[in-house]
Amino acid sequence: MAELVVGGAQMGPVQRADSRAIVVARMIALLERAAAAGVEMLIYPELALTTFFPRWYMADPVEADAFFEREMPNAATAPLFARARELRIAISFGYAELTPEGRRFNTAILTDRAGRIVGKYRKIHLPGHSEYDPERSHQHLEKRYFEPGDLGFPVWRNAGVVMGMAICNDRRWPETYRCLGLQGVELVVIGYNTPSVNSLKGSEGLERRMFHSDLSLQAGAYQNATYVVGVAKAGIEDGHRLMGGSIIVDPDGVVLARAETEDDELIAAPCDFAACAFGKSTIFDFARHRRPEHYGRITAQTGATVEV
Ligand code: CDV
Repeated sequence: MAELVVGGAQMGPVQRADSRAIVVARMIALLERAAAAGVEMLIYPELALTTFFPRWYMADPVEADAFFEREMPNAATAPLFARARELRIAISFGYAELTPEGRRFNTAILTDRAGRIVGKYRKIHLPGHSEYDPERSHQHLEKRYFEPGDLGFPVWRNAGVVMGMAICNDRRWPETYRCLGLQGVELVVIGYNTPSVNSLKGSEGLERRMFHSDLSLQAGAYQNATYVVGVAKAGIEDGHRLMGGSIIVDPDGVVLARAETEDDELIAAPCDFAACAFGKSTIFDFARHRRPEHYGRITAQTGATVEV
């Protein structure tokens, strides 16, 4: 059973005017810090290469194309892949993907320790709305700029560990972790961009949002006996604050490391993946204890219906 030192490369804000070169240089600086800390697998945030552009309304979604990557790696990100390969650090990061067919996804990739892309995930739970909403303190137009992911929730064996990915809002949905858990996942990596306040319910402040993030990540870890890493892009981006709170959670749901700032910050923890076996063979031994004959509604139905 594998052991890996796992790191979270929390990033401070990326402003709309920041070039890819500036951002990639910051990501490489975090990679160097990770190498010095002995990290072997490093996770970056959702949409790591740009500002969180879905906060901006663009009448023609094609206007957003400047925020998208047409290939990965590309000229801008090649130095990150090259340095990761030299340092033998597997990485995962999120970016906006524009396919050759003109489809747009909120995507994350996973590399092995030789810098090769071994996995791709496209965000399934897209939050927000698709049209300009004057009621909101800021827009959240993911449904305008992306289509829901079409790759499901795959896992990959990487560096001896069964790994899966999810992106931001996916972390709030138990279905995400269970789809991965049913494939024996041992490490779930999740980048996020979460505004510090709710755009419709300003009273829901940072403390409550942090609680919900921790609650979701810790529950997902415990209920599937897996390590979970959540990594933020944080701080004041284009005048809008994003929360930090990146954490590494063990298969008991216990937080092993937590970011303290809203800036570029490394967190790290040694992870012994043998620790996943206890939960997977006892209280969450799915083969013995699950009752899928009673779970039909989970896939047959989307919204709640009140029938009484
Ligand atoms: N990028 C995200 O998916 N953000 C959502 C916000 C809208 C709440 C999140 O779940 O953190």
